[in-house]
Amino acid sequence: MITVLNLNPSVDKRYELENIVKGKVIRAKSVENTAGGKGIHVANIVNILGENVIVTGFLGGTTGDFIKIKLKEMGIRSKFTMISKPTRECLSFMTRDLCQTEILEPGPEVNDIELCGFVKLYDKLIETSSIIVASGSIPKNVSENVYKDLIVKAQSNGKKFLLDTSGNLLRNGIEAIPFLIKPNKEELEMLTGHSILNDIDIINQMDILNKRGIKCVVVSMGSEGSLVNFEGNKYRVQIPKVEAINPVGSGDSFVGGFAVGLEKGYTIEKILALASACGTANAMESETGFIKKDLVMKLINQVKIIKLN
Ligand code: TA6
Repeated sequence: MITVLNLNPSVDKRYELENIVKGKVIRAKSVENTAGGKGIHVANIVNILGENVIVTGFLGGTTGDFIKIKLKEMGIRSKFTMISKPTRECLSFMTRDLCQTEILEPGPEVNDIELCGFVKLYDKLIETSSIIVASGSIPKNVSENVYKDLIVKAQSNGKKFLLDTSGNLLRNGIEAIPFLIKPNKEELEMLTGHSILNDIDIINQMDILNKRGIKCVVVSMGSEGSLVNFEGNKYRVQIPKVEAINPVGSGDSFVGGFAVGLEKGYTIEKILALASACGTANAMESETGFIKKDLVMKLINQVKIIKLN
């Protein structure tokens, strides 16, 4: 089973607007509320691909209830630790020029008892999981070592941990040597302390992290695909040119596809093709963190995996 950690989920509110003008009253054309947070998107992709998944983290208040109901409707199994403070909301504004502006709330406070409750739940979930995925930010007062600690627990139980986060959470998390990380260029510079001028720099710096023990390092380059280092082997992944409607959530979809490929025991080439097809398929949908399985199956054959060494 794949367990997805979404410690800081959100009700994502997507507004359709004509334009954003600072200091003016703006009337929305439409608003759509969905269950969001990067982990929930990952879990949705895994579920659509038909693999066993459970999503966990913290939920509270009426926003938390909304997410629970939505997950049920989506057919995604969930087990959250309930907290007294309400789950956050994240707002995204899509204007006529197809430009998306996002406001991400910080998330609720979690008290010590609630945190202990989650750790107990996590310990149980580890037993039945083969892969654990952690995505996104964490609630306000949770330690920035949280992912590091959760990785240590997973590793000592022989489970693979895929970590998709940023900033100090990523910096601290890699000390526990997760199976996969997915930094962007700036994060890669932050992790290695070297600046990046070109793809060769990216490839060299991914190697540094790989030599520290991280099996898979993925650097996404948006519509240009990605560069990957898996167990010291380097790959350039080229994705098909498509008409992108909403690329938000493509990184989450990539991670969901990767987890499924890993769970199925695919070769790294096949895992990367599936993950990249999921990322591309997500960009072709208006809904964030959503894919159509048949489209993914078509796109897989159009992904090019080039081995670089
Ligand atoms: O920006 C896309 C998104 O996936 C939103 O759906 C929103 O929930 C947010 O990211 C959460 O990101 P964070 O890193 O704050 O956990």
